[in-house]
Amino acid sequence: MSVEKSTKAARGTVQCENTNIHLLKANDFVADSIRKEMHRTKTLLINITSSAGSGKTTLMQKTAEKLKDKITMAVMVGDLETERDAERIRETGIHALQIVTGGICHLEAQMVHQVLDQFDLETIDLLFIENVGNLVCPASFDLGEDYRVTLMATTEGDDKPKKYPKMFLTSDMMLVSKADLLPFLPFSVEAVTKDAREVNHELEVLQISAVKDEGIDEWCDWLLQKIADKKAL
Ligand SMILES: Nc1nc2c(ncn2[C@@H]2O[C@H](COP(=O)(O)OP(=O)(O)O)[C@@H](O)[C@H]2O)c(=O)[nH]1
Ligand SMILES: [Mg+2]
Repeated sequence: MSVEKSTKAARGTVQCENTNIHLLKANDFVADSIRKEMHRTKTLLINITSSAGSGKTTLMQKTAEKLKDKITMAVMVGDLETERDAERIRETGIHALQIVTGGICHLEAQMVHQVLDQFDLETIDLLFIENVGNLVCPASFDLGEDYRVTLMATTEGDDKPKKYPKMFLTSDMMLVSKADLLPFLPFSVEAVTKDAREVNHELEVLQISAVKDEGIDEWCDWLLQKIADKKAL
């Protein structure tokens, strides 16, 4: 099913192409049916991606605290093992479900589809998928989301968009997270934004700090606007 081929791209560099065509076609078919279901129930579906430790779960907690009295929100969260993230999110009082992938480095549409009946979609305005933490595999799998949002933490270094272009190319928004650490790190928001926009010139960029509550109100306003747009469809 998976065919790996390598071609010489430049001196000293080997370019690998991974063509999981059948797997991705099957995934896209299921993603389309998720998208149709979300259209029917008018539920905004957001796929949150990033490296491990960039602050996805913390952002889910913070977003739940800010929005749970205004809208109905739920989260499904993928990890290789443990239910720790779902437990953290549940502490805020919202419904969260853990998908344990058992070693698979990304969520696939079929995994999301299988657990959809555990969410009362008719009543949910906003459903987040916190994807498995890495900037590689999750980029290739459409989960039927309305928007893909990628966190880029200041602790990761500002050179990632050009190293992992597919993730930034397929994202709608880049959240520069852990902005409170900027004074202590050699990280340029300007440089990371420039690189990311050279990959995807339509990418929206917002700087946030979950611990200092910076940019979180703007993030929540963006979400509320997208929820309203979806309901108006
Ligand atoms: N300084 C700082 N640390 C953060 C922020 N957001 C998350 N963290 C910390 O980063 C670590 C990883 O966060 P987590 O939400 O588990 O990341 P995930 O693996 O992407 O879900 C935890 O120790 C968090 O407390 C932030 O805005 N600023
Ligand atoms: Mg997490």
